Amino acid sequence: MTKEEIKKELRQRLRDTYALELEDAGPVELFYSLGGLIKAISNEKWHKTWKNYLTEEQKQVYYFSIEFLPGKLLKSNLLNLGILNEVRTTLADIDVDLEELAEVEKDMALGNGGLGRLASCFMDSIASCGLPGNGNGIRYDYGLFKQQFVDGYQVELPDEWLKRGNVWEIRRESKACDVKLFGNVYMKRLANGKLQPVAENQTTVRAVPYDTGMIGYQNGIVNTMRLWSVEIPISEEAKYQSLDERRTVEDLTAVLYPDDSQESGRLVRLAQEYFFVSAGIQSIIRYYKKLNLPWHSLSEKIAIHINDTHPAMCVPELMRVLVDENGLNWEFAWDITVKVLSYTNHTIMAEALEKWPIYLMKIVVPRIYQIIEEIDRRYVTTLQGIHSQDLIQRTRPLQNDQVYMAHLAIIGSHSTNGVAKIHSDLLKSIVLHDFYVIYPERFNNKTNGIAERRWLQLANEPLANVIDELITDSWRKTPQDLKLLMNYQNDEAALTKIREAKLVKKEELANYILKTTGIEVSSNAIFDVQIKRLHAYKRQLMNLLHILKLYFEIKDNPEMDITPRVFIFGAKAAPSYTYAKSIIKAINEVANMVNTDRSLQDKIKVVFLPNYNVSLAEKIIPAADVSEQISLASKEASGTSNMKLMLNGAVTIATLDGANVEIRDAVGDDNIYIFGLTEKEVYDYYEKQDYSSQKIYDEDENLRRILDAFVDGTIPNIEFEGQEIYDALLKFNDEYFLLRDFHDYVKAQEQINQDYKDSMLWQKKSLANIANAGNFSADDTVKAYAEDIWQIEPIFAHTEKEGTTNG
Ligand code: GPV
Repeated sequence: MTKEEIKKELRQRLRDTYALELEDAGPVELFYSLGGLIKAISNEKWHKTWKNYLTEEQKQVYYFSIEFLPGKLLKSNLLNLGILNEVRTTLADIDVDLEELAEVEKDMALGNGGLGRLASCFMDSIASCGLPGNGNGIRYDYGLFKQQFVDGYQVELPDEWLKRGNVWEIRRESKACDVKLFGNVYMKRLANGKLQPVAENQTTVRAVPYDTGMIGYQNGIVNTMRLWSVEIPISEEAKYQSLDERRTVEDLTAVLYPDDSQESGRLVRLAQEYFFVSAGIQSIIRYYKKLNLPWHSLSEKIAIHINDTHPAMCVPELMRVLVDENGLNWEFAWDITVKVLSYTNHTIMAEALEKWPIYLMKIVVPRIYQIIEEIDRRYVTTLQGIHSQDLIQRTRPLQNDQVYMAHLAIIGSHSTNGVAKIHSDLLKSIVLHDFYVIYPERFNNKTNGIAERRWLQLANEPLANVIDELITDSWRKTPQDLKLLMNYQNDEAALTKIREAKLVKKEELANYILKTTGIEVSSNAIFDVQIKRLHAYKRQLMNLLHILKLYFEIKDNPEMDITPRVFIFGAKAAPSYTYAKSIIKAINEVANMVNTDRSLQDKIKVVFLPNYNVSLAEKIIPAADVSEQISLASKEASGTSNMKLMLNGAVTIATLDGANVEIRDAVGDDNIYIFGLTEKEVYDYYEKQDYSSQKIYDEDENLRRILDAFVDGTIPNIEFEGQEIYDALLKFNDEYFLLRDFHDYVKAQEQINQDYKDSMLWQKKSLANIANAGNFSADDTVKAYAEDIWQIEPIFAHTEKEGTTNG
């Protein structure tokens, strides 16, 4: 598209929708007009892509996820359509800053953290690799809460992201499905002797899909992310006499549950899970029936992926649709179901492994519960004589009056994968070992990845431009080409350019920090970043203990030789997670204490940026020097911010947990700071049960002073929170071994303090991280899923060449 064409289109749209001339339009009108233009361009490709899948009858994957976290889409869509530069310069001609327009868009925050963001990186990569794949999820009216700090406490405000409408979505009323919940189901014997389920008093709700085009990177492909929203069917309107009664139905897709790696156990959450599973499965089967193929070919045309256990009811729902609605016999339907479904596990944390009370299942999804009972019964009978009674009992879906959702997902699918090597190994050896004994061939690893388009090309243009200069722009299509940067390891000029690019982003972040918090930070300081959900196992508290250590040292010795450091945090806590909230309060109080103490001479600063989300991540990550990945070994399934930070040249300080292990392997020991217990040592402690945090406290004077600061008034205004933290670390024996790892952590931090002073040494480490980040491209991850698990192939029959490669 030429500049003139873009201008003409914008002019027309502004007139038609707002009765405005280009020159008089504000950012909001311009944003919506530009969004409309993008949609018009991509809709044509979307339609073509869809027609192509249909005529080629290509096998497609449906990625079922209760969370998607796309963030903002304006710049990403422009980049992927190959018109980012043209649009930017066209707008500049009329004195409009594209960045200002981009700020108008609300983050689409229909997820909590890593799990939802992974789903969105996958959507970008699936389209960009030309793979036929679609998302299936929930269109929450309110996304993840907005976080504010009031007196250092987290306050949660509703996220009204739909207030001004959502330009990207298309409501497809004609594709709506009915979903049935509640009521009673009994089995009726038919004349032919067969049993048939009969439902009474069910509640029927309407699932209306809103589709968003997932635009591939300059390849003409546009896939679909389908999010379902609940409505009251017109035929049922009369049943709802009051607004209150209507609201109980409308509440179904009102809010995203704000728990990260923690189950909520609420009835509405269970109904949400069934709602998007049932609507998704019904629409897939409706599509398949249009193809007029025999049922046994279903697994040749359709793959369905279960992203964590939240969509695990795919197993009984697909069985229900095949058996109850289409008359297939159980064995045949089961064979198809197992072939079609696959499952990813994202955690080993017991509290995140979903178990639903049977009584709740019976209330919310009575027929589904019956089918689960039958799955359980047949599971037990089939394994009789093959495996021990104990093993069978331990692996059943039904135990202790609960439905074990992970068991259901594993038994009802042909593939179970973890999200990093160490995590997948732990699944096999410990967490899901029983299932590994029964189904060894079902287990595999797919290390997570990230969409480098968003996390480097869009978020960090200064660095992206330097990389182009050094190695040409082939890495933009093939992230593995970043490896070519290794040729510049000893090239001072190149290293300096990369450092200067980092400085640009640090200055931008420093300005943002000043504007939003009033805290002044120097871009010459080390920017030390920990960004992720607030969780005890992620050990933000250990980071804080280190900050307190430095604080006391500088107080004792004001002339101490230390590279100035800014500790930057971004983290939301689940509203019900009081311990995590106490840690937020403590970090904020320490920040206040440190930042206002002139005697520290700006040697350390602490910044807790509120409302961490995708857009804030895009500001913080390019500016980071140090990446904190300090979870207790074995607890972080993978992590993905670790990958985004390395891609942007941050050097990692890490435990050997999750994907950190593979990052270490990729960059080598010299380019990462590894410390702390290994996963094996952690499990040894569990076995021997001989850990004593009290002992460490008693023997370490410095640590005593740090911990006492939480309860002796040193850190102000945390009477309650300080005691809670102190008790967790001492009275309750420090569940995540912070005190055990602290000493080692401090040593690694001291090494960073030393190394950073030698700027070429540091830049070399930084370079090695950028160069090897191509190993963690989500493009490769989804290709591996496509080949090993989904058995789908890329389609490029209708591709067209567009734009320039750097958009
Ligand atoms: I389970 N994860 C998450 O964000 N929410 C959840 O409910 C569950 C897992 C995360 C893991 O904690 C990360 O280690 C991982 O990188 C991410 O999922 C994506 O796999």
